[in-house]
Amino acid sequence: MSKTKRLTMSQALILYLANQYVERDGKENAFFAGVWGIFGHGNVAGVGQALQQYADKIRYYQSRNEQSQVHTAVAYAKMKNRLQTFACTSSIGPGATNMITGAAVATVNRIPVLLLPGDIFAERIQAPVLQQLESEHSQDISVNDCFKPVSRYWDRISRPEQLITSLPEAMRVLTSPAETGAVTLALPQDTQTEAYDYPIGLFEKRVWRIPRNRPDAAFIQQAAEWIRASKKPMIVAGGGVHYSEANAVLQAFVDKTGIPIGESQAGKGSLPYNHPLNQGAIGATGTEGANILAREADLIIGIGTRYSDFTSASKTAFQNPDVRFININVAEFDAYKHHALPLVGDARVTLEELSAALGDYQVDSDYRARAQAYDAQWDAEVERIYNLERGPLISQGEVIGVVNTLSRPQDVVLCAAGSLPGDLHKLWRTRDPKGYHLEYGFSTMGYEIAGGLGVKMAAPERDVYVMVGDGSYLMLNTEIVTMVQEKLKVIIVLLDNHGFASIGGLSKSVSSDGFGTKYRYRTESDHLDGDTLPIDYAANCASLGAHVIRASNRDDLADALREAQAHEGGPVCIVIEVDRRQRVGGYESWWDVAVAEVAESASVQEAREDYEKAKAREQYYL
Ligand SMILES: Cc1ncc(C[n+]2csc(CCOP(=O)(O)OP(=O)(O)O)c2C)c(N)n1
Ligand SMILES: [Mg+2]
Repeated sequence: MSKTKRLTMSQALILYLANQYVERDGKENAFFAGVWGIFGHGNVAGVGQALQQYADKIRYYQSRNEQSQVHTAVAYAKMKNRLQTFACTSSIGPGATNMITGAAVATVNRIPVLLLPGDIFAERIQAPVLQQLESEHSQDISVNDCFKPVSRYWDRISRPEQLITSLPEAMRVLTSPAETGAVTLALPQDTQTEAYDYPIGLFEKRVWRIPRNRPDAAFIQQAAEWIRASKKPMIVAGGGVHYSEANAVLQAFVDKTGIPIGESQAGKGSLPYNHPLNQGAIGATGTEGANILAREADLIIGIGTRYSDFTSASKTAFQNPDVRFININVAEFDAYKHHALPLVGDARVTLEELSAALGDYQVDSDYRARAQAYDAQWDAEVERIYNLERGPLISQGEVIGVVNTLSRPQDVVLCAAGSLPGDLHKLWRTRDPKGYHLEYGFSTMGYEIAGGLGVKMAAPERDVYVMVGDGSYLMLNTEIVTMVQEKLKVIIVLLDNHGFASIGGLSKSVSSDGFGTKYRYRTESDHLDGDTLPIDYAANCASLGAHVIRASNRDDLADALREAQAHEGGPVCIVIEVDRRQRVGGYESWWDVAVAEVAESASVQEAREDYEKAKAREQYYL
């Protein structure tokens, strides 16, 4: 008989998590930086007791909202290139379902996070317990089943010994570059407290080695042939470049070959913004140069990209009739997209092998020069928008410019939803690979402040600038309290434009005149078109414990940022009203948003005609 240790299921779980490590390139670290949690009857006596017992082994963090604790964990893991994350515990019912949005963020963005929602009793005599969803066709259903489609691994631990086989699977998925995302272990409250004689081997230190897998050698040779045969190749860099830490190898590859690159939201910062071949943003929110080059390219080399509709401009970005794709991706699923030649492997080692196979291939000098000219033109366009100064209110582009200019290269800008992501994608001058943090896989309003907390925890030596719209701020802002509690400085720049500039603009573009997108009183006409709602964001932030600065113009904003930089030990919130009408336009791009096929309004009918014309450019890549 091997040795055993008698523990509750929760104690065994927490002890196991404290002993999991990862290693890549010879660097080793604990995989879990801690456990976030909000307690209720579904986890207080089980997981809560275990966290107290093992407080010296793994740190507990208190959040304000179960959704935001998952955002914090995801942002942390993204900043750590997926090599470290948190576990998140909740009670049953609403505490659990609050984490579902967070689970989707993790899974859509391919970021590891371990979710531990409490679950209804496994025993059942107590049913229906407070917050239980009853089902007339099964007793084996709870709200935690809702995690299934948004988890890469899902299990319910109904007997304590099930942990022994489930935990290694959970870790395999969390640490798998190709499969990672949310992992959910639903924990019935009674099982959490049940004791079992666990084999002590379960609690030994375990190091999960993160592989750098290499593609099929013959595929590499073929890819090299395709590149040599191409006249206008282009690279689309995605988040995989960062997660693989392939930035330096990519830069060497681009310098050597002269192939220009465009960056997706997740891939921005793959190369410094001022690299002459880096066209910056590509796709629906792309730069002029990136989108013109993409349109003409006869070969697209996708590196670590999922080709979301924003990246592919809803499949209108690549118009060369002969265009073909080579996709470098750890996930077979992404590598095969667009009927590509799939190089299933880690970005860094695959690029090294491809570079060796290519020999001294270079694009012709005219093509390289053209790309460099676009790059210089774009820089001038950014400069123009940074200094628009139309007044009386400052524009969003200017705010981005002031924050960019006054932040240090290693600092991080963070955002997720609204009109800011598109503007940041185009305008932010990224100088450090981890300097740009956009959650644009799920584009979740409410990620911003919780995410900023996660990034700050992952990189305390950097300043973190959370740029957040008023709508997203109102959606979820309470992790400001956690920043106060943990004495962490995050600089929140809140751009108040009285509602949804993004969706308002979208609504106008489909001829619906911004219906339902402004923060205004209801009037006698029964529309929300009265006076602007009197929301005092500064007072709101201050009430949560943040240091607050009100700004109303460029000079104020610059002073406020300097004050924030000098501030220590807690969050700073700068509130500034911006001009909703001074928008940054699109550049050679399009995004498919379906327009009503029949409508009473003539302008909607016209919008539909335009839509159908634009839609005709959408391509299948076969
Ligand atoms: C949770 C969530 N609900 C709805 C949306 C759809 N949506 C995208 S942007 C947006 C408005 C954002 O408003 P704000 O943060 O003020 O930014 P602005 O559009 O004014 O730049 C909405 C409702 C979303 N992305 N996330
Ligand atoms: Mg707004």
